[in-house]
Amino acid sequence: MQVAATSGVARILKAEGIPWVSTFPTCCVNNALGQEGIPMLMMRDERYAVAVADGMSRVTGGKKIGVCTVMGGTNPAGLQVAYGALAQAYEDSSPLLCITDGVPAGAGGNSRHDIAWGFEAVTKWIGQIDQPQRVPELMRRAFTYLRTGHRGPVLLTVPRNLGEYDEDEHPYTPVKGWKWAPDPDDVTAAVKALLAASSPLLYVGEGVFYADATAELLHLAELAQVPVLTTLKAKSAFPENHPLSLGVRGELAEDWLRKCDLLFAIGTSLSRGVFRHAIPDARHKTIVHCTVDEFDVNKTYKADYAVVGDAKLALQALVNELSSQTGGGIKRKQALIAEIRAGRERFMSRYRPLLESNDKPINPYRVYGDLMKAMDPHSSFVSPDSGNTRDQTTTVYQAVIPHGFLGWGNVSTLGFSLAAAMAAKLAYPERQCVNITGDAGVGYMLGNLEALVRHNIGVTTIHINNGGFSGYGPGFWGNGHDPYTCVVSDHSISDMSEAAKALGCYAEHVTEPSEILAALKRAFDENAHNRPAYLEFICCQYPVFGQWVTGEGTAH
Ligand SMILES: Cc1ncc(C[n+]2csc(CCOP(=O)(O)OP(=O)(O)O)c2C)c(N)n1
Ligand SMILES: [Mg+2]
Repeated sequence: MQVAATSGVARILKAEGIPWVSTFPTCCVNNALGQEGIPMLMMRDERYAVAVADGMSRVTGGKKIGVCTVMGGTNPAGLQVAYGALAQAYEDSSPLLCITDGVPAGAGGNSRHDIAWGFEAVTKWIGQIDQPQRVPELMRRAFTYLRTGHRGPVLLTVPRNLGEYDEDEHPYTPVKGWKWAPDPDDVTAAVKALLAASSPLLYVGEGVFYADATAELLHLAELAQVPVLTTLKAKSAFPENHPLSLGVRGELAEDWLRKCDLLFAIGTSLSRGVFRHAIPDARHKTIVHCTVDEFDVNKTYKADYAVVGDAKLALQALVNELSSQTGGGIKRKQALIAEIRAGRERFMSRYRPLLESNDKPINPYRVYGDLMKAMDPHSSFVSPDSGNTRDQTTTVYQAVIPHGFLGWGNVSTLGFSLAAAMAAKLAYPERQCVNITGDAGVGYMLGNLEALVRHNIGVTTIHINNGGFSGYGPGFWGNGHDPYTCVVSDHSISDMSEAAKALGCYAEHVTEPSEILAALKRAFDENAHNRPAYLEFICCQYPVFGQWVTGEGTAH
């Protein structure tokens, strides 16, 4: 049967189980998507259209691929705005599919901007559909790359009026994605090294999410009795209330990074960056690097042992090998567990008073403390934004289920937390979904709150209003940028809760610490009726949080 290229794209997305497509007008496939019955989420700009799709891919570990459409072709205003969001997805290895208008045959060379050239640097692959019958072929390739190996965003271009093709002649079968297991000899050697270490550490990255391997990770950690540290992006891959958990950052993490003699990295590139630990004194440690991407091996650190393959298959092989080398695993290490517990207690004794603080303006930690009381950690989702909210929550928020928290940001673009919470609510409708942002993040989000109202998406946005861009105020880099680029209008002048209310959200502003819990509960009640909520807490600036270890002796 003959089918228009755009309808073919829509039918293939349906066959691939894509539940919705986010967009900002317009793109030549949009009408076909609607006609084929695919729900569309119309955001208020392309950055958010891409970011919601990106969020979907992240919060499901790539099980559901986020798809978005934006305007391209010879007037690629939309695609140009989408660049930043695609760049962030590429930097963070998020497998989303972005569809845009292609330049029709014969129309090239008229504009200065060349889509393929412009976006090669921020995509895993670009597929340019130049003939209608190539729709199945290029869609098949797109889903192969989205579901296989090191993940990343894919861009597909479809020119307007491309014509029709015969579906029977060019059928489509959904793509499962493929994975490969590591060399068994490498697994044996890595386990031998792990067992020979006196103070090993498991260092876990988000590859474990994309391999759907959190259960295998837990199994290995318990079998080997090794403490677990996760990267920012892997926060929640290992239950943070587990006796072997070291969290993400803070003294406990720092202490173990320094004292471990073997670092067993899995699902992380071990790259250097602003939002991650370096490995201190790496020269004198044994490094085992388990990754799906050979480009990461021997990059920042020399790998003494490498285990190259899918994290799930690797962890299963490691578990089996460890079992056989130890005759069923290692006995519970009581002393190790007591040491971690004591370290965590020391660390929390500094933060607990803040989580319960009655100070006014409110200490932001008090908001996080009450949030942890108001939510069931077994059925919730939290994502912070760029700025202090990221630094503070990744220090104290305890995530206990996979994808209960989304940490993000090799590059952390302000405002992404709203898109993440929105995607999480769509992926896990039964969960309470919350995003926590500062003053700068809110500025990016405001228009898009209307999209949540229109689509009846019940998430709560917590705004920690500390009257400025506190990361750039005094206390960070000496005097920081005080007062030139860190002060914003205070609440008496710019009342963001009134703005959110006017957009249709349930909104409150809260100045009393004693009112936080009740306000959260009211917001969650509104969310239960599919209404987004926005809570503005008038807080002090409190740039205190766990540090990243910046490594001396990083290369070896
Ligand atoms: C798109 C983008 N531009 C700039 C930055 C740099 N940046 C990081 S945090 C921040 C200010 C954050 O201030 P606020 O949201 O008030 O949070 P606070 O640290 O005060 O809690 C800026 C400008 C960024 N992360 N993303
Ligand atoms: Mg602020």
